[in-house]
Amino acid sequence: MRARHTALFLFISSLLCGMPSTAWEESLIRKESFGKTPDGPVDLYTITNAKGVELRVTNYGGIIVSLRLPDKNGSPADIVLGYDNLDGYLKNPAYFGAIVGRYANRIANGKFTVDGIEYHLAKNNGPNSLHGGLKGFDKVIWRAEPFTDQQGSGLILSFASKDGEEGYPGNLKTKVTYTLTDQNELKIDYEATTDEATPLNLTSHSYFNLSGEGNGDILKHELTLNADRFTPVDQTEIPTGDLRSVNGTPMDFTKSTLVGARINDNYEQLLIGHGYDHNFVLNRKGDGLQLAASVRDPRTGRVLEVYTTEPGVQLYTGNFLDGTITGKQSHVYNKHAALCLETQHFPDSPNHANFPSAILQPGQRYRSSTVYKFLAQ
Ligand code: FUC
Repeated sequence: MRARHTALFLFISSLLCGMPSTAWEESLIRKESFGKTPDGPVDLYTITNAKGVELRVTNYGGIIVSLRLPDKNGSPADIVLGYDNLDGYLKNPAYFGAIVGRYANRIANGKFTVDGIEYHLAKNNGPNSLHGGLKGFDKVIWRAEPFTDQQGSGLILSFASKDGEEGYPGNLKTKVTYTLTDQNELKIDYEATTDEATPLNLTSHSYFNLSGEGNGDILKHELTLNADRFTPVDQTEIPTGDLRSVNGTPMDFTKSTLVGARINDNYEQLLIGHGYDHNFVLNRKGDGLQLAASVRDPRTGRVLEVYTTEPGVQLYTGNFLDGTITGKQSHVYNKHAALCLETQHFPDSPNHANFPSAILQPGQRYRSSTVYKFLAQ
């Protein structure tokens, strides 16, 4: 079966991309049209690894469209929420699967100051700016380049954001590399350079349901977060600036706990977020990739481990999904139909001097990596 597929993909790939067939031998990358956006046509890339894991990515918003993985019995399911076709993604109010930038999460009152100059962003989330503004990195067409190397196969996505775009300063060159390895890891490497100081916070907004998208909620998923503290928020979900201990609160996931065990507790932070919608301060030692989170679905045995170089992770339990979105295969996505683990700098960092700086300076190179590792036990 695999051999037949390989031959077919090789043939299509060499026709489409003019690449020597040997380079594609192990990679199994297929490119097809995904349709037309107001800004031009976009493609869908299907990447398969040696274990049969299949990742589909479009260069519209760099969106992860699907991720098919085996369960403990070897039976595959798509474990990310999304849509069957491009039309759904052209609206995508929930940011399913997208690359988020320039600034993931919120900036208070859409306002920040860099080098003494005050900048103003669109307020697209109550009084605040959310996820890069009206047309963030989730809604632009990225240049895409498939590749295969020793680590696996993937896609290099590039986007040049112009000075003043969505109110942000500086011409910013961004590169996001997706790699699917044969160890069932999805590695996301972010890089950027700028010609003026700018806030920058890039993340990936996949909604995971390890039982399979559309297959119930995530309240019985078991979650561990490598975080002794979190950043509490005000009524508009802007951090107060505190780094609060999770100890003795429903925010404590330092030991594996069901997501739903305390989600409806009468705890102010959960009431504000309508569930978990909080940045956790990761316990880190030095640089490099370190474990941020681990999620296990006892039903299917699927496990997701998240490793990152970032200081924080946003746990968002799909609180705003309210049954008004119909996704893949006519599945209606209700509250808590999935969870997001968005690796990031802390929300609203440009307005909090005590948070790790999220300002990229000219001459510096922004580098950030996150690995989503999948197991079935
Ligand atoms: C997360 C949350 C937000 C928002 C968005 C779609 O990043 O912090 O509240 O709902 O996703």
